[in-house]
Amino acid sequence: MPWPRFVPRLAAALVVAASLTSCTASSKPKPAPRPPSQEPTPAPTPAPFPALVPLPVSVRPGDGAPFAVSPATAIFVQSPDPRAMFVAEFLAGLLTTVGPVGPSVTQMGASIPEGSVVLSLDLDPAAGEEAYDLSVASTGVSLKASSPAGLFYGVQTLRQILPPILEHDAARPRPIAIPPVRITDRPRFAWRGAMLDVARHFFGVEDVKRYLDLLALHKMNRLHLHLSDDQGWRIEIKSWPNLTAMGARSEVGGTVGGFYTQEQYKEIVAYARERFIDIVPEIDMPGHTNAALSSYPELNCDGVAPPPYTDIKVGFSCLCVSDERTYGFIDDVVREISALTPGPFFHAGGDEVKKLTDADYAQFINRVQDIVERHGKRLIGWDEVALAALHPASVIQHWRPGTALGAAAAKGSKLIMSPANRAYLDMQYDPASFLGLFWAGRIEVRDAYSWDPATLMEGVGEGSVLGVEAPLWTETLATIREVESMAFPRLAAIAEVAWSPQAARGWDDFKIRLGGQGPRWQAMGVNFYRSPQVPWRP
Ligand code: TNX
Repeated sequence: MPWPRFVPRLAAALVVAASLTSCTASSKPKPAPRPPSQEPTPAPTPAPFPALVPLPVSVRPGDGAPFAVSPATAIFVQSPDPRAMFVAEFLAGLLTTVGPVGPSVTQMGASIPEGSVVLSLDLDPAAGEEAYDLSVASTGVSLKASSPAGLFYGVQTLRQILPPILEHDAARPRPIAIPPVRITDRPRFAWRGAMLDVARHFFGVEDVKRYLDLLALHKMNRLHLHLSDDQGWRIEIKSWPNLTAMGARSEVGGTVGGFYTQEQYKEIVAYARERFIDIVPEIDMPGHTNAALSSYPELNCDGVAPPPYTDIKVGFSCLCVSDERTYGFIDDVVREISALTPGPFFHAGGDEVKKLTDADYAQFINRVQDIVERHGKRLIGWDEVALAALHPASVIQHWRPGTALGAAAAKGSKLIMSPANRAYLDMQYDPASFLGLFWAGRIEVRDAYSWDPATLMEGVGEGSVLGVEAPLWTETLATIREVESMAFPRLAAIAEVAWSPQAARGWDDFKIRLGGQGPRWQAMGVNFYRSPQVPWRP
């Protein structure tokens, strides 16, 4: 079943008024109507204040009665914006288990009864586009933001306050009590990303959607797709059909690869956008290109196409940078992908090129930067691209521990921080891990959490950091279950590094809140690593 469960609007409209159910000793609840076949469910006992990850800027638990959600609860969206309406329906989808039908959703309600959930765009824009203000009292829930994105993040917070069992597809109707609280929140960094390598092993549309769902829960807003590498080309390019007819067949280990048609890529982009996530496409060049080189002989300087490659060594392949046809190829690829991608970035890789002099490499990146800009996008490249004459709009993605990029920052470049020894989700947890690599070390959850992107590198302060991204390379990972076991819980740690104020966060508090995510992830069927560092709540 797709998740979350959206309330069909028609069903929502059929909601009949039912008496409010409450779960506190202070009120006298009338039992909620239940279908006769339904076993009685125990009233929820409000636990200690729920664990939130990432940590919001301010959380003030209230001392009044909780807010009782019932089938009669109405959600109002006081904005004509369709994306705000979408957020309300997302919330209603989470609450369907409140009764035989879930809460109704009304846009621009004329009169709002007490006991409603109200979403509005009334927050002062000075708070930031992704900020929100959530207030839960026994008399109602108010969620304010200055844009639909802020509403979406407020709903993700509310979601973490709701009972985890709601995430289970087979959850039965039950009353829900939301403890009173006032939360104000906004992200530290604009770029809160994850990267999925769909080239070493291919992951289909449903797998990517699943990953997007898990990113959304943690308020992440970028999914960078590594769409090409030596072992496979993963996106249809209509003007160069052999890229997929030939270059998509392989993957690491010799199993059958795959690719996204342009329609499927659009579907991923749209699904991500609904969750306020931008897809960042990467076509790695001039290295990591064996799949393209083996599909088109003319991209090779000697005119000979190499065989497909299914091992995991790096650095041996390179486009023929001295041949004009290479730039025609790049222009076509960037044009077709840019036309399908609403976000402002195009990632051109640029890493681990062992076949070119620094001067030839820099000249190549300069030309690619021009091509990318001609197609209306801003260039992102792995940290090697600092060798080129980067424009201020271009972004450097830091990955090699110890690399110095202070000079690039001084010239105005912005950076995405993905230090391999902290943020690489494909690194093993410890020597007992059997999946993953360890060239950058072994990364337990505490290592993934305990660093500050703004003090990691000399000369690269808060103002130069666009944000944080956690790459997941898939040389050793063939299924989404394996991907999940490497990503979780570390992705939640990186989400907090990217979202929460540095001064407010610390490992001892985080590990408790992280442990509190266990029941929710379990209800969602997330295959997470039970790190011994974390006190997992059963
Ligand atoms: C380095 S990170 C790479 C990838 C590998 C990864 C494995 C980067 C820009 N290049 O090609 O998949 O290490 O951890």
